[in-house]
Amino acid sequence: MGVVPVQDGGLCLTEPCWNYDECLTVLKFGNASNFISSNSVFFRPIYPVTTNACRCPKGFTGMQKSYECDTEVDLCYSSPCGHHGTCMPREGGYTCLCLPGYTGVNCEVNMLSGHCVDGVCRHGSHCTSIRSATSAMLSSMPRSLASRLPSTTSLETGGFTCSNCTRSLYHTSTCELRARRFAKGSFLTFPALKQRHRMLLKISFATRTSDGLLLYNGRYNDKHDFISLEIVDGAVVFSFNLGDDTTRVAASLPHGVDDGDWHTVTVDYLHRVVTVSIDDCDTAVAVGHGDRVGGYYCANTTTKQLPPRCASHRATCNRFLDLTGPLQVGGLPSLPEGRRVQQQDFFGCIADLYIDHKFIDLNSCPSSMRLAMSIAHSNSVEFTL
Ligand SMILES: [Ca+2]
Repeated sequence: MGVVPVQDGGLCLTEPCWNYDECLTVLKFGNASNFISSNSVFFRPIYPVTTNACRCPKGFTGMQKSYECDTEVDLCYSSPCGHHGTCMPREGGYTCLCLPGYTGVNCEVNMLSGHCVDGVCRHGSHCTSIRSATSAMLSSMPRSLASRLPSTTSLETGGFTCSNCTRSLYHTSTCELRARRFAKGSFLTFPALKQRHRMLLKISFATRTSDGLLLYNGRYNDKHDFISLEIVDGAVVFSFNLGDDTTRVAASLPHGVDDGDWHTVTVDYLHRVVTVSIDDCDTAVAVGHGDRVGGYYCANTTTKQLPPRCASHRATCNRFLDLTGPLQVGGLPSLPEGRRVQQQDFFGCIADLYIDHKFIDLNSCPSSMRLAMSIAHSNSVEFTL
């Protein structure tokens, strides 16, 4: 078990900075008193003051004046993913969607013809060059059988694989874990989401329970910003709070999402507009004409409206997500304070979590509590990935 770094928002929770400026809690020293000195000691007390500072974060700039921080930069512009991946911009960065056989942040690791790279194989799996693996296989074969194999079997071109990775159905090619089973009291904890104005969440799940908590990020109280994705009465409900009241949006299937089959929910959040869709829903039809085509509610959208005074960018308003707690997947710990969500647990399996197109390794969580360690398989529900 590791430690989840969680930043306390402190003074920054009121969004004191303009535009896209990032608020930082800083410690300053002021009002120093006079020196106290003697023949052997020279001492001056200082008084620390906690305050905040504004900084234009990576991925943003000022279009007219550098200090305005009013423009988001497309960090895919320089094609950082090269020829082996597709670049998807995200807040403050980008995500590379790699072609099969390629991995790495910029798809720079070639598993088909490259060499082993430190750290590329995860969770105790071993990076093994295909050539040496093939040589070992050949040496263990009877010579008469090995001699009948085509000469290309030696694979002189290279390449590697992650060996010693069991349960490969639920692992990626680099042995990252795709799926987990959750029960009452189990959850995964990840560092807080840093996204403030845009994020794309994608998560698959299978359950036969009509209520559950898929994920939550925010403090464990009833005051501050949070997001949550719940299953409520067989429907999917996404909630978010920018610092005052909570906005909710729900999407559903005719027979509920609690039918034991795998379903995939996509949450697209951009500047207080959120769209939730389930599986391969035609979002435009569901959002615009759902009630006229026989109750087609597999997608829905809503907008958090700001008060008119917020039209001035100098007005202090709650415009952004400031998620200061940890990201919880599959449940919340039992806490005495009030909760913002109806559900606290999830019963079933969660798989293939993506945040801004980036795959989240469900084995990489620094902290997990009473987690059902079994992989996505249950006697009560038949799962197929
Ligand atoms: Ca906020």
